[in-house]
Amino acid sequence: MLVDIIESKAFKLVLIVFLVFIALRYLAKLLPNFVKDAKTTLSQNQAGTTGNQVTLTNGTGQTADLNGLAEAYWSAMDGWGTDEQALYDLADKTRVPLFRQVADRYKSLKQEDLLSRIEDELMGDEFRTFQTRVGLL
Ligand SMILES: [Ca+2]
Repeated sequence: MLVDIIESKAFKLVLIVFLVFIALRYLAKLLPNFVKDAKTTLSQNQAGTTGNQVTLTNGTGQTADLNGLAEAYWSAMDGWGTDEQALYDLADKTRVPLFRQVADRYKSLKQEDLLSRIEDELMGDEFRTFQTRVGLL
């Protein structure tokens, strides 16, 4: 009886439809990140470099490498997944107001908003931790 049901065409059809449905749901979750990563890879090749070194406003006379920091943010988020620890380390290195300059440079290099991208890449708690460490909260 059970064997008859399992071997029936209708059952196999339902099973296939179910598996296709699961596969499509999985793909739909992955697709936005994949498209975004492809877009940033493309825009990286069009990047220009001007006025790279900026002097920090903390009175120490130290300089920061805006392109290097923007690229470091990009590397921490590029491709599958996210390097959360790298983002936290960068937050400590690029506290406001430097973060705003890095975000401006990131936008001109990658044609996307840095903070929005970070928000997309991190979970809610992680994003709040990032914002706190960078000095936005
Ligand atoms: Ca990613």
